[in-house]
Amino acid sequence: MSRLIIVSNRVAVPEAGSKAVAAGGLAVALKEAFTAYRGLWFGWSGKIAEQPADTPTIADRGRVRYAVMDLSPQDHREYYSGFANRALWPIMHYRLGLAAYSRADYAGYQRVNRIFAQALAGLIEPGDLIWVHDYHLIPLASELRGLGVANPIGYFHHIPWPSGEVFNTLPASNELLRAVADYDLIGLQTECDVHNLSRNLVDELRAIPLGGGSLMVDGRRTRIRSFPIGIDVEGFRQAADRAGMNRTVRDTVAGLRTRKLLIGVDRLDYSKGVPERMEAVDRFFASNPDQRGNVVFLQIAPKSRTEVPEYEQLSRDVNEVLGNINGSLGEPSWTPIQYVTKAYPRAVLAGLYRAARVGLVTPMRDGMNLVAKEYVAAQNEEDPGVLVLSKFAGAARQLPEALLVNPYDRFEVAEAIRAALYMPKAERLERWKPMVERLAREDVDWWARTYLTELEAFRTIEREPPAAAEAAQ
Ligand code: ADQ
Repeated sequence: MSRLIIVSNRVAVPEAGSKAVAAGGLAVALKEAFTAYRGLWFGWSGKIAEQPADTPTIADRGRVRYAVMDLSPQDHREYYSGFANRALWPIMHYRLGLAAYSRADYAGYQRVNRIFAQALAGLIEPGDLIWVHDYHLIPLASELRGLGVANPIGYFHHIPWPSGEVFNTLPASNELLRAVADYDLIGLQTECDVHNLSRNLVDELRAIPLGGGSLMVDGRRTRIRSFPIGIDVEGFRQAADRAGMNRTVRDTVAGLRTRKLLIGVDRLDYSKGVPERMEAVDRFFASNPDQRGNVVFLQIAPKSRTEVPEYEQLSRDVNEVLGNINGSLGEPSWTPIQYVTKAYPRAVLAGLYRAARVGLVTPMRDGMNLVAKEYVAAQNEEDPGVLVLSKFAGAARQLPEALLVNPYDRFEVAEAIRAALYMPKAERLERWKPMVERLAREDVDWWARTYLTELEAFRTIEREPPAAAEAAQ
């Protein structure tokens, strides 16, 4: 059995004695892949150490070996909080005004990718497939190739890839384009992302399109394809079926009495459009005064990246908007917007999704957005709720039967909330069925399988060792 090496920024090592991969995020997504391969999972431990070791800490859990590295305070500041989250993240999400580029941060980003490549190279065996995840690690393939690694190396980009007009504002843009083209297979969420990156490689690096998503860039071949990430549809449905037994879900539903529930679930991130969504709900109550007291909006948004100043500002903005709306509209017997910042287990989220007549998923821009899919999967098949979905979420491509909205237009979102609340059951069923069927076909296992099957095809490619390539020049 050959081995799959996953590389991701943050790696959660499960407790000792546990055979399961850690719950949540990529771990769930890759559960199935790790039954077909032996696994090695490499990345940052999530810990900061004054003097981090230059070799990884190894832990074996069932079929998966974990190899994790600590970061120094400077590496964490420059690589993670700095370049990845203050330059790449806003630019990839089309938020040029929020981007903060610094040369020191970029140097830190490159340094950590080099340190990771050096630590990882020693663990790679000849038959291994290497699958790197997300924007923190774009230069990793170039670093590994420089160390003579000839295995197939794939990359999956979880967030949007913007058009060249936006991406090229980043001072390091062409270097990053060269680096990403060093991967054999570049997986993106949507066809639009594929178009943006391919076009930019042609315009900036004179890449030559070879058909079927392949391009020749600086004499190397790369392939760019969309692989929309899916969810565990069956798992969410079953969790929602059982959620009636959960105390938090039961109490929430009892507290609603006859009120209808609107729900939003997001990491607190400016890409998710949380304050804009609250303003749209305010707009809805302004134009539908008869609904005051009859509808409640529950926003669940755990804080994230609190060390990044833009996220602290967002948290203050949300509190201000929330306070204004609840203060001006609320009654002693009715709070229009309930806001909680806790993370909840899947059992609770699934039950709350099912209890909500409307799922409000209105990011300003999102690679995919799994919450939209989870909301659909968790619905009661006899009486499903309605998804209001931003047309700027990657998920909108697979969920055209949702009420698609422009999140920048709060009147449009308010109108969609009204349409969703008044939508007859027959229409709700008619919209929901094709969505859930598509999500079940293109679930998370399908996503990992499709990607890995394509990456396998790169095994047959002969590569010149880097030293020989240099000598030939
Ligand atoms: P995220 O930006 O984190 O992911 P999203 O796709 O919505 O966004 O995934 C969030 C996940 O966190 C969901 O599974 C959700 O259930 C969970 N979650 C959110 N709030 C929670 C809470 N309060 N408690 C517990 N769990 C909570 C990035 C990209 C996305 C892309 C994914 C996957 O930004 O565009 O869809 O990766 O590729």
